[in-house]
Amino acid sequence: MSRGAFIVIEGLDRSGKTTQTAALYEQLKEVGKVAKLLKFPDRTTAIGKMIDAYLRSQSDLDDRAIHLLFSANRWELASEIEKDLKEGINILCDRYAFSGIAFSASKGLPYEWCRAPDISLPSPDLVLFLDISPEKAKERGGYGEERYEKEEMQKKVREIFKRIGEEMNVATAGAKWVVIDAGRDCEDVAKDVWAHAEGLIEGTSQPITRLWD
Ligand code: 2DT
Repeated sequence: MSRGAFIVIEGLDRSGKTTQTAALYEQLKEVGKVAKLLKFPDRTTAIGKMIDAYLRSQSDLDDRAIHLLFSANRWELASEIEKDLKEGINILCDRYAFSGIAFSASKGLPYEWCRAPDISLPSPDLVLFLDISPEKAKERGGYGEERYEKEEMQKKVREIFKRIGEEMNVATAGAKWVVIDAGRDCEDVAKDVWAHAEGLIEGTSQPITRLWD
């Protein structure tokens, strides 16, 4: 029995992550594949609303408390993700547990502590990491208004993402984490994204694994 593929797109601010996720979704639809688009944080749930208020600096929370809320926001949807995959639906997801670790660890929380609450979440089959240098990000108009959109933070986040990717590929003995140079034209980036995703969307019979189990 074939199941859907679970593809996560991670990336730095101004890397075009949301645009690329949407473009991949459209491409899947064009070739007649069923796909669902997810985005974390999902700001529509009760937990998501707390996260949204925090990101807009409308509320303050302890660093560990907000970290756990981000993780809980994923666990809220974990069984639905599994169910959809088993029904043959491909899932494209804009940010996942990797953002959780990268952003919280860059605030100074211990890396292993940050990873712990996301252990056992459904694992993506592929993570496409859209990488952009802080200089290029600046050229694209700098960062926005939200809490984490500052150059210093983004630099640290980039380093931690690098570590996560390296460890991931060692653990899975394969390129589950693919780095894509997102400092190029949108169309070139989209071509790379498609090249990596294409092989997966015919369906896979591999069982769904769990993150870091
Ligand atoms: P968007 O700009 O993509 O809406 O993200 N974040 C995200 C975390 O700190 N932890 C997480 O687990 C996730 C998923 C990254 C909003 C910000 O939230 C950060 C940027």
